[in-house]
Order: sequence, then C-alpha cells, then structure tokens
Amino acid sequence: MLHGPNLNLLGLREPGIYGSMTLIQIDESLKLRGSELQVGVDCLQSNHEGVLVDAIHNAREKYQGILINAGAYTHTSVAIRDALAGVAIPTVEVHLSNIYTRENFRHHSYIAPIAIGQISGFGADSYLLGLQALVNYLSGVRH
Ligand code: CA2
Repeated sequence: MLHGPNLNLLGLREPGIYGSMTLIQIDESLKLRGSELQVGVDCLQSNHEGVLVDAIHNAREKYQGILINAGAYTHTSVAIRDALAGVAIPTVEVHLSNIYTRENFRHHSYIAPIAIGQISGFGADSYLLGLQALVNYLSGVRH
C-alpha cells in the first residue's frame, strides 16, 4: 500500500472531505483484511515523489500487487506512472473522495491507464474494496 502526499494528515484535518479515520487506522484495517484474505500487506506513506518512485522500484520481486493512493501526484506525476508501468506489478488505484465530482484538475489520473482499475469515492472503504479487487485479480477470480 503506497500513500502519497498529505495523506499523513488524514483524520487530523478536513474530516468533511476525507473522513475521520487516521492513516494508521486505515493501514490497520488493510492489514486485518489482508490476514482474512491470507495476504500480507505492507504500507508506506511519503510526501516525496522520488521516495514513492524508489518504493515502486523496490517492490519488484517482493510484492505481487500494488494498491496506491498517490494523492495529488495522481494528477501530476508521469514519474510515478512510468515507475508503475516499468515494474509491471498489477496496480489498483484508490481515492477516498470521488475525484470526478471535484475540481476539473482532479478528473485526470496519470495512473488510471496503467492500473487494473480505480476505486474512488467510498472514503476509507475505497482501500478495502481496492485490496479485495487486487486479491481477486491476483487469484484469478472474475465476476
Ligand atoms: O480522494 C483522494 O484520496 C485524493 O487522492 C486525496 C488527495 C487529492 O489531492 C486527490 O485529488 C484525491 C489529497 C490528500 C490530502 O489529504 C489530506 C487529508 C487531511 C487533510 C488535508 C489533506
């Protein structure tokens, strides 16, 4: 699980847009659901694009899937998109808010075209839905 910039502020500010759960609580919920699904989940948050790019590179041969909320880098970062495409690890993009009902600049995602899929607008549930979707994909489950 990769969390992008400012997501360390979750639950501390702007609960109206992003909900009241903290990042630690979201990570705990992912690890718990992961254990129910019999997969391990490691989580990293960074406010720095290069740290996220390095983490994606380091995911090669260590992780089978990537769940990412790249935050504002979703809408700006060709580098993160290229890293994800470069390692070719199945990726699910998640967002707390519905990026399509917000400002126009949030409507475009550089990541979406190279992701398996995107889940946006379900608050903290987006992460759990994204994890389920990623595990289903990796297990070959199709609905
Ligand atoms: O809805 C999402 O998950 C976003 O990825 C969140 C990003 C935003 O730039 C994207 O357009 C959509 C912003 C994350 C900032 O999180 C904060 C949390 C609490 C207080 C302030 C910012």
